Amino acid sequence: MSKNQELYDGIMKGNRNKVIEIVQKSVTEEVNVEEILNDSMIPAMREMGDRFSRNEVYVPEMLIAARAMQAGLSLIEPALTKSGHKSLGKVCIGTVKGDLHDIGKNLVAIMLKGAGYEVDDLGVNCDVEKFRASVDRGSKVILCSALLTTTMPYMKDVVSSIKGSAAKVVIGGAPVTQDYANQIGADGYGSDANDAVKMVDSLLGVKA
Ligand code: B12
Repeated sequence: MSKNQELYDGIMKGNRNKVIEIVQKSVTEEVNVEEILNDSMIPAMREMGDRFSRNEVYVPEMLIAARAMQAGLSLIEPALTKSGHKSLGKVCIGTVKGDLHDIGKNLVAIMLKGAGYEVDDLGVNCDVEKFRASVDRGSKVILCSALLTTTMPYMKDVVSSIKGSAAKVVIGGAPVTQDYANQIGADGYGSDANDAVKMVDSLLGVKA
């Protein structure tokens, strides 16, 4: 499937109603929602970031684009998670302290639920205590998201605080790399939501 230009533009312009209309239609017509997500919605958010870097758009425009994206995501969530009946285990996910970006984190959570995991979603701005409390509630894997180079180093604090417990830490987010994961001693890294699921499967010994 190729890019749905109307949907792409809807997100870029932050036209929430348009996004809802197009996504709802796709869901009703049982169009492959993963394709509209990967071919139109995510590229629109990426382009917003590039324009922000070039000072062509500012925070308010990013914010309304993000709201339109979230509205679309919440409509496709049921279709993305439809296959998940079995519980493969409990994991938690949160965006690290100081960081309020949650679109990627929400997407990873949706895909994990779809794969059959019970997901303890800790939200944004999560400190070490929040992650630890979830491990105490039974989470076997901690997934940390960071979108800012200034908040990414906090992942090291999470890794250090979890060492010694049985839980594993997987990190991700736009500035995060495999090299960085190795450097801070994280158990895994994922470049996108599908990668996150594969990483959790492998850490928990689940065969996909
Ligand atoms: C939308 C957005 C915002 C929105 C966030 C709304 C929301 N509810 O999330 C708002 C407007 C609030 C915002 C604010 C800011 N933002 Co901003 N934002 C973005 C933008 C445009 C898109 C992010 C996004 O949603 N992408 C789409 C999702 C689907 O992709 P993703 O997050 O990367 O997630 C995928 C993978 O990374 C991965 N993943 C994500 N998390 C995890 C976790 C695990 C465990 C795994 C395995 C994988 C994984 O899977 C996801 C799905 O494939 C990016 C640009 C960009 N290219 O990233 C800038 C960007 C991240 N923002 C930036 C900045 C500078 C800011 C502000 C500081 C701006 C300001 N001056 O106030 C503030 C910071 C606020 C804060 N304290 O957090 C910079 C960061 C620069 C840097 N190197 O640190 C970026 C890169 C823009 C730029 N080009 O300069 N932002």
